[in-house]
Amino acid sequence: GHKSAVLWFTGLSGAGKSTLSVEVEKELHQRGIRTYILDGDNIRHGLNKNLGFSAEDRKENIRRIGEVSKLMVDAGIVTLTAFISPYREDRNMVRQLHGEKEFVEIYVKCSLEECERRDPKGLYKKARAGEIKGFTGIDDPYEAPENPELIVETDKQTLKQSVQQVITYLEKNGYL
Ligand code: GGZ
Repeated sequence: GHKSAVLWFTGLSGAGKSTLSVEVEKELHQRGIRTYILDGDNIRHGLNKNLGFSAEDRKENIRRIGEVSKLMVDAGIVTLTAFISPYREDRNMVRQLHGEKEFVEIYVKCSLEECERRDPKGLYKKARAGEIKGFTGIDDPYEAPENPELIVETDKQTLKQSVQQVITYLEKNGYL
């Protein structure tokens, strides 16, 4: 058996949150575990399509995702979330919402320099050019977690190593 929880990936745009969540999900599926990934595609285009990127809207974005993830964890589904979630206070609010050991904060750490080099959607370039205002890491803050359950350094290790790091954490801490 396994213990359901939310694996809350946080980090800059381009750090690898979505990629990592998809690969971790594959590993969980191989173990016969039911999962669901909440990300921009299914949340910001649906439930949260009335929200933008002001501090207030990001807070509400994270609050709703926290509530949805709580419902999913209650339903026994291992839930993976891939949002920048830049504010420590907002992440801690979600942590409080969840039961003890139900919230696993995973800091997907990657230097801004490397995220900008990757720039998969060309958004950093636009932010540098002033075409996007309030872009996280450029002219909007990212508050790194102070006490995350796990730190995964995607600019220092391979994707495979990062996935293994998450799986090992889950095994050692009674989730798998
Ligand atoms: C940051 C932005 C912004 C601004 C649009 N700042 O690389 P992406 O494209 O797919 O990831 C980013 C995504 C961030 O949405 P989140 O819901 O994760 O943000 S938060 O947790 O802060 O609410 C990026 C795109 O949306 N994007 N404008 N100004 N990222």
